Formats: sequence, C-alpha cells, structure tokens
Amino acid sequence: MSRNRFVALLAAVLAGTSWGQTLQDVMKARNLTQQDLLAAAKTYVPTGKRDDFIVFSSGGQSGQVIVYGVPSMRILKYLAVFTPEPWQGYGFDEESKKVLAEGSMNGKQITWGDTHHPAISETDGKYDGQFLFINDKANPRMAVIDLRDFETKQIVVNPVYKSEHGGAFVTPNSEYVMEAAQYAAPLESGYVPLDEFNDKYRGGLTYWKFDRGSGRIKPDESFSFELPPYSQDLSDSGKGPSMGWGFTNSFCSERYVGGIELGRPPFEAGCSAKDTDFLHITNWQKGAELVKAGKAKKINGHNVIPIDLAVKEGALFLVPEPKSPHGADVTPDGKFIIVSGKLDTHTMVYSFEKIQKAIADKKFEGKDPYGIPIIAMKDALQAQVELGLGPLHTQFDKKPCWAYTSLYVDSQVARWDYCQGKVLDKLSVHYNIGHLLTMEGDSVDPKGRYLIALNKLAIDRFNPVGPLHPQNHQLIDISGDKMQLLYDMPLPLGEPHYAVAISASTLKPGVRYKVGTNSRTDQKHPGAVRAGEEKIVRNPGKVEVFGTLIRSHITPEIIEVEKGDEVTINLTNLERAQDETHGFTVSGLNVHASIEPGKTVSVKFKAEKEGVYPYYCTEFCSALHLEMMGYFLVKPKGYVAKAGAAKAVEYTKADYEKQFKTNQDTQKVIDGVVAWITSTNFKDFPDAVALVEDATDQLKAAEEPKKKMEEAAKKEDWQNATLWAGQWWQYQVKAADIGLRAKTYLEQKGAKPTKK
Ligand code: RUQ
Ligand code: CUA
Repeated sequence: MSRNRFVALLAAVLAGTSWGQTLQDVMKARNLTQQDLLAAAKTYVPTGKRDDFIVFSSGGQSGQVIVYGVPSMRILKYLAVFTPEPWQGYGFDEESKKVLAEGSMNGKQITWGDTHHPAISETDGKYDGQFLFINDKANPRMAVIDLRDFETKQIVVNPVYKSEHGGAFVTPNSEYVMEAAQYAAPLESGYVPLDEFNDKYRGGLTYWKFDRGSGRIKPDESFSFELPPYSQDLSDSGKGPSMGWGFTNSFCSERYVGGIELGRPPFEAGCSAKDTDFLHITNWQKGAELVKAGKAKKINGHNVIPIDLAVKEGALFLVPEPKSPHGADVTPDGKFIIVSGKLDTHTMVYSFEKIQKAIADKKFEGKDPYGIPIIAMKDALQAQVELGLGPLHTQFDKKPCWAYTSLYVDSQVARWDYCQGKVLDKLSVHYNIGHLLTMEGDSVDPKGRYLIALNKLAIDRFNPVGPLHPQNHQLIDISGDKMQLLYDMPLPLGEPHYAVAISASTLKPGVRYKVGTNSRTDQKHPGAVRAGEEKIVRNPGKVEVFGTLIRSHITPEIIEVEKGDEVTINLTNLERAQDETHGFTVSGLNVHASIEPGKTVSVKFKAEKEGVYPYYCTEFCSALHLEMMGYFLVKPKGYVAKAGAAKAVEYTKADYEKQFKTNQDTQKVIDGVVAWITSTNFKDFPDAVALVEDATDQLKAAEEPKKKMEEAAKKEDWQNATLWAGQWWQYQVKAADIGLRAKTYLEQKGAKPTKK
C-alpha cells in the first residue's frame, strides 16, 4: 500500500452494518430451544462488557493456572507457575529462571508440576484479591502469585515431604498457607525400608508463614505438625468461632502397604478396608507458639512439631470420618466442618462446638497407635445426611445453611441444607464431577449466583480431538429454586482439579510497572536504563548490553561480539501506554522474553558459534512491528573489519519532498482527530486520557527526527533528510493510530461535545 493511500485510509470513516435477521430466524436455523436462548442470554457478555467473576483454576499437569471469566467462560490467561511458558518468557529470561530454580529438588531442576488447589488470600475470611497460592502435588511445592501483575513470585519446596496434596488453603488473614503431605514417607531424607512403615514413615501438615508486606512465604517462620502415616489429604482452616484451628482429612488410615508383585492385595484394597478414616484437628496458633518457644525440632532445617509434643500441648486430635474423603469444608460461619467420604453415601456435618466440648471434658474414645486422642464420631457429629453416591467436595451459597456437594459416582450436584439436614435439589452433570466451586464459596462471604462443576470426563460433550479429551467445566445458575445448567466449557490444559472464583471488582491489577522494575523481585533492575542511556559494556570474555524497547525499535540495533563471549542483554520497555508489550528473541539461541510496559528483563547466553543471528520483537506492537529488529553478530576471535560500509538505496531531493508532503498530510489527519477529541468531554474517560497521553508522547518523540531532517535538508543531504523524514513519519503514524483508537473508544462510550 502506498503511503498516500494509507493516509487516506486513516482519514476514512466506517459505515454501520445491519443484521436483517430476527431471533426466531436464528433459533430455527440453529435448532435452538427457548431454554437454550435463555442460557445463552445468561452467559453472553457483549463486546466491550466484562465478566462479574474471575476464576482461577488449577491447570493440573500443565503446572499452570487458568484464568477465566464468569458467566462468559472466556479464558483470559494462563499463568506460568511451575512450568516454563514461552509467551510470558517464563523460564527463558534470567529473572523467571531464578523463580523456577527455587523449585529445584534433589539437585534437579524440575520443569513440570501437578497443580491442584488454588487459594486466594483472605482478610477477615474474605477474599482480598491480593495473592494466589497453588500447590504442586507431584513435587511437594507451593507457589505464590502476586495478583497485582498475575506473576509467580516464589516457589518453596517442602523440606520434609516426598509428595503432597492438601494445599493450598489459607487461614482467615492469610497468616498461614496450609499444605498436607499425601503419601507417607520418612520426614528425613534417605532410605528406610517399607518394613518400617509404621515406625519411621510419617505424614504431616505444614503451615507456611505468609508475610503480606513482602508478599512472600517465610520458610524460617513456617512449621509442620508431624502426623501419623495416614495419607493426609485436603484441609480447611477454621474461621470465626473456629479461628486458630485447622481440619485435615485422610485416607488409608489402615496404613496398608501394597505390593502386587509380592502376592499382596493392592493398595486400593488395603487402603479402603476400614469403614472410617481420620479427620485431623490441629491448633496452628498453639503450633506457632511452640515454634516461637524453640520447642520444635529441626528436620532438614525445617521446624517440625513432633506428635507427642502436639498431643501434650493439646494441639492435635482425631475424629473418625467416612472413608476415603476428599474435602473438609468449614461452613462460612465457622461453626461446622463438612466431610464426605467418596465410599460412603453420607456427608457428615461436624460441630466445632461439640468438638471443643469433648476436648474440654477430655472425653475421648481412645487413642490411635501414636497416642493421639480420638474424639468419638457421635460426640462430634451435628448431622449426617444421605446425599448420593460418591460425595466429594462442598461449597456454600449466599443463602444461610445452603451447601452444594459434588457426587462423583452419581455425576450430580446436590443442593442441600446443612442446618436442617435435607436435600433441596439435584442436577445431573457430564460426567464424574470432582470438585465444584461457587462464587467465593469457601470464604466467610459466599456470593451465590453461579456454580461450576469440574467434571473429570468429557466423553461425548465436544467435537472429538483424539483419545485425549479436554476437561469439562459446566456453568450452573444457582440463583433460582432449581439449578439450571448454562454452559459447557472445554478446558484443554491439564486436569483442573479445583478452582476459586472472586468478584472481578475486588481484583486491582496494574497495567504497567514503574520503569526499570524486575517483576520477579519487585525491585529496581540493575540492568535498567532510560532513553539515551543505552550502552554496550565490554570486558574480557563478557559483553553486557543495556538496551531499551519502544515502538518500533530496539536500541541497540546491532550487537557484535566475539566467539566465546558470555552475553547478557538487559532490556527495558520504555512504554507508558497500556498493552504495549514487546517481546524479544534472538533467532536460534533459545532466548525469549516478554517485556511489558516498564519492565526490565535480562537474557543470558554464550556466543558459542560464529554467525549472524537476527533479533526481533515478538509482539505485534505497531504498524512498524516487523521493522522492530536488529542483528546479533558473532565474529571469529580477532576478526579485523574491512573498510567501507554497505550502502542502501540512495535518496534524492524528489524523494525527500515526496516524504515531506506525506508527513504534512498525515499531520492534517492528526490535527483533525485531536480537534475532535478535545472538543469532547474525553477527560471524563480515564482510558481515553491514557491514550491521548500516549499519542502526545509519540508526537513529542517525533520532534527530534524532524529537527534532524531539517538540519540535513539545509545541508542538502537528501539521503539523511529523507530517512529522518521517514522516521518522523513513523511517529506520526503511531500517534494517528492511537488517536483514532481514542476516537473510536469515545464514540462507543458516548462522549459528548463540550460547548466552547
Ligand atoms: S483433587 S479432584 Cu487434588 Cu482435590 Cu483432583
Ligand atoms: Cu515491539 Cu513488535
């Protein structure tokens, strides 16, 4: 396209369109029912509008977190957590490599994770939207994600477990993040034969201390309760009257050790022989005091409270629970704990008050083999409700006493009243529901409205894509008397085990960093420079580049090193504009970074092979995005340059004048847009103000090439005059592009003319 045509297009106005179709036409053509249309209307989010809730779903084997909106079920982002993720540069730039390296185990870098249960940070038991925690079941680890930028900031390895499952769950002010072991193993490292299972193998429950100020877990102030080898599973924290306590269930309290190859019945038989398992009740406030008093023992440098100490101090009790449970869920008022056993049709409602009374009265039915007092089930139980087959996990409604429990075997969701102990409604889902979630449904302030069923099998729901199916999240309307299925959403990124949903308005993510920020440490990046300060520093064997990115060039544009040099490239995105991310790669060197406005990252590599390696921006950031490139050259050692540089096209006075005319025409378009915008109340629209600022920045940047053009023209240096005129025009195009975006935005939002 010629430049003049481009300018003409910039000035063009879009005509409106009309659909010429009725709802009835569409219903008929697509074979839709009234019910379908109703469901569609309840989930459709028109262009420009946003969702009411944001879901953070585990990404299972992807080691990531999936973020999507409700009710639209539109995926918004995948958060890189335990696994390298190239779009975000995670695991490819130096800063994020350090975060991933924190998760190394046994001297090995671990590049995958099995994420299961996300938890949002809480204040007074309510979601505060500041942090997200998620566990890795495969490699016992916990990650901290800051919801100001949705980036993973920290990974901590559990120093005493060999696997885990029961995390993340937070205490009401995010004082601690709970993580329970799964498969019993010695807390110390090293070999212990399975014959010594009962004596030497142990379970545990870790309370990771979270420091909100720094936004990091403090391993030194964290501790674990040593627990019997019962395969501890999920937990929940007490709240309100049960504040200070935690509840953790278990399976395989039989302590059965399988071994099919030795002729023994398998784990699954021996681990489900008894009718009950144990709900563990721990007092974390006591635990914290014991650690402070120096009474914990150190295992692998980590504070561990031995079973006998916890028992002596009244910080650890057991209650039998229905067998093979998954999910210990504290009611929003903190008075009850709901536990379902997948191999029992009943869901149990335990009363915290009754548990406390039994403890106060020292009324126990006995002790387990490790000396932990057992409270009789009947002394702790408030109600026992028959919900269906395979009850698994419970969440709560805005309506007092209303709960929702997933029924894995029945493939149903049961709505029931835990105060009256009766079932209210049931809805079938497809198929084998694991966890479910309601909006803020495990906080003290559930929001009702929607429920999502996290189904294990999709079978016949979607277009087939081979033997490996996506997972199926089903959105259900729970606002009425009857639950109504609204939407099937395939999730194709690992098995999402659990998810949490928060009111979108509670989240306050930023749109840019303070210029020069290392986003993984929240500190100023030592490699950051401002415009005009870019440089290449050479030391023997080492080259360090301090560069910048702004539409549409990378400074420097040529980097030459010698074979064998160790190269570090620091890059700062100088943009202030929203969504002006630049990416950076050097072809063939396995290097990539995502550099959002204000961020500084570094990439590091060895120049192993002589050659020519183009580098470029990997995000389509402007009309001149393709030109946002440069050359990385690796010279042979001791190479001496020959004289004379390559000449590009030569420009004449006519070329210069043609470009100059284009610039003048472009300026007219810009002036027209500016006049239109400033004649409206655009200042009432913060997003428009930001766009106007960005456009103004571009025009300011245009001043320097314009000056250089004028100087060159004065000297009749038509070559440089033409090139600088072209550079001036690049800035004009960007300004015009942004200006038109602002104009369209203002038109859509109904900006009004202000009277002169
Ligand atoms: S889980 S349903 Cu880890 Cu709770 Cu898979
Ligand atoms: Cu920056 Cu494309």
